[in-house]
Amino acid sequence: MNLLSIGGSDPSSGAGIQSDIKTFSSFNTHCLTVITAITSQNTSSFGMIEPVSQKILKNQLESVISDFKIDGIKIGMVYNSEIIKVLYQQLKKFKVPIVIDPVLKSTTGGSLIKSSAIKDFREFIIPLATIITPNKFEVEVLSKTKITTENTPEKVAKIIQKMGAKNIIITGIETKNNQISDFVLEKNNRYFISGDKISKINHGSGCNYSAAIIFALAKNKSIKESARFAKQFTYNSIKNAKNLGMGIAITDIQKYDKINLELSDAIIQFVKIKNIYKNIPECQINFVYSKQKPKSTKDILGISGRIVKAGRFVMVAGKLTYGGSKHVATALLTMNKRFPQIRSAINLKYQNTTITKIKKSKLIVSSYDRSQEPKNTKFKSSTIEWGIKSAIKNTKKVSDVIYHRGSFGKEPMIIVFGETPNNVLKKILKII
Ligand code: PXL
Repeated sequence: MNLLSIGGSDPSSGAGIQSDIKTFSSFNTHCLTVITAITSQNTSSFGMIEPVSQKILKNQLESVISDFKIDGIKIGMVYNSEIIKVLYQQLKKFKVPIVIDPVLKSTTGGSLIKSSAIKDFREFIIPLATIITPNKFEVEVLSKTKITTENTPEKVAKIIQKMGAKNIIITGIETKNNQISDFVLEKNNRYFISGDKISKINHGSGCNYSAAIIFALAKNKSIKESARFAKQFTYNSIKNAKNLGMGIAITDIQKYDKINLELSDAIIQFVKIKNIYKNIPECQINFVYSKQKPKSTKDILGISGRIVKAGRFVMVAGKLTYGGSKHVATALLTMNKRFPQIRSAINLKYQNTTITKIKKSKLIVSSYDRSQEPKNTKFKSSTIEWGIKSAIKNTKKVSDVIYHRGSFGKEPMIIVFGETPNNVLKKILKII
């Protein structure tokens, strides 16, 4: 995937183009860059700005557009009207998602746009936005409206929507109870997304948010999924921020965990399956994905809570954590010892209709009988380990599904195994 970042150079590499290169690379994505201005700044102070000429800006854009298939574009610092007009001319026909991060000021005090250019920013840049991601200050300047009890975030976001942006996310709009919330206005939907607040002044979090969200959009995630993803990504970057210079901390981008990415993608798809609530057992669901050659459940990523239902509504309670699952992770660990290619699993509610479908499908199924479980064996710490071992004892082929019918006081259960979470998902779709 190729993502294009258009913005200013920051020699401290905390924000701007340099920051986006780090973020996109962490997603194993190629970062194309078009520089609008060179800034001089460090973690304590902001120095000069020298915008590039229209000629070299246009030339940079043409050179990347003519050569690469571009999957998404992020626009950060634009600085003046000349730059704004070239961007508009070159990008207005573009059919890929565009995220606008309307940066006006740097945390260390520099002005990142000329005040004379704000009018053109409203007219030419805002209409390019699939999503625009202002903070409270930025949305107030762009809409010329202060957020108050009367002028709600929704009213103010609607002013920006009228200017032509499809979706608006006002970041860090509300803080209470140690939570910080973003307000999202879509075409026909509005909601807050909340998360834990970290009180750490930093350089880079705004850029991290907008870069993460264009990646998610380019991967075809919905606005809500993208906003959640970007919030979590930014939370981590702030949490890991480092004091590298003498001033404020610079956000840190950890190498992205592919296991985490694949499992979270699959979980998002799983909860969207129609009527999936019918397959959630009393003990709820865990969906797990293991590193290669796991030694213990600590090498297996799972949900620290569960996938739970409230009526027909299904949601993910908790975060993805290594060691987050005990039961399903132990089942996977046992399976993986015998069949090392099997690295993902999920538990589903036992239903006769599901078993009938499994038997009709070409999937390989085995089972065990919990009432046969020996008392005081070496497995006493883990019934599930005993169960999986006895189910696969005499099979040569990998089981796609293992089930048991329960016993007194024990809920029956189905576990689906696969090489990857996506592979598990495909099997689920065949049997529910
Ligand atoms: O974080 C906003 C931002 C974007 N782009 C450049 C910056 C900054 C903040 O300092 O310097 C080039």
